[in-house]
Amino acid sequence: MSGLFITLEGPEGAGKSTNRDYLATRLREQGIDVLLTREPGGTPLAERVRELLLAPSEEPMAADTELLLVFAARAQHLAQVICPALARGAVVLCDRFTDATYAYQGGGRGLSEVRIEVLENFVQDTLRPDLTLVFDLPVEVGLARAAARGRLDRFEQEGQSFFEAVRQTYLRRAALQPQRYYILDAAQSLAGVQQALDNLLPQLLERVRG
Ligand code: T5A
Repeated sequence: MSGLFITLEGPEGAGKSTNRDYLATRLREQGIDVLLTREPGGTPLAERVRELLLAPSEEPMAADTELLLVFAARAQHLAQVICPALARGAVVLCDRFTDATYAYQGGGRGLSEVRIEVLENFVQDTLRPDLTLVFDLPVEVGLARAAARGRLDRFEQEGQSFFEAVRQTYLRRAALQPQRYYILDAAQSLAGVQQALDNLLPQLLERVRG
């Protein structure tokens, strides 16, 4: 595959969607073919799985069910959207991907990383993001931003310790593979975050143009 696969990660309310759109605009200004997408979701069928995952429900969802639904949506998303876009040489900007599974189902829910890895290899084969931008911020700052938008989804109803585990999992994974991850301070002003993305742009363009 000849495109570039960039994922945006971080805890709730970190500014991933806002900055994904910003980065797409900057790349498109340079004439680059950019595909914007998100997980869970990204295709009509995967978006239906997203609804199952995010809707608060009276029946508790078992952690394994949650894990399998996340990967079911991902398999569909890869087949229909991500792999074809990479094959045509596009830059794929994806709001969350498998790092979120390690952070939420692994860190948050306490599922073993080995089981997640089995599914990662099964669903993705050798495909991994080329670059992962981690929007890092204190949990309470992100949750306050998410809460300001109104009704909380099933994940947003979790407590502080769940989200601390999510944040620490992202930071731990980034420290283990610094060549793939780029950590941004997402607690600063939006202008500050976007300045940091602008600073990263020349490196990105170099990689896209190979
Ligand atoms: N999930 C997902 C799993 O459990 N496992 C998985 O494998 C995957 C893929 C998805 C949920 O699914 C879970 C994780 C999630 O809980 P989601 O809606 O995609 O849900 O994820 P959220 O993090 O909930 O998305 P949010 O929209 O809450 O966060 P974003 O995208 O990080 O933030 P954004 O850009 O929408 O910004 C939030 C608000 O903050 C403001 C924005 O204007 C907006 O109002 N904002 C700032 N304000 C001040 N300063 C800044 N620097 C700001 N940046 C943004």
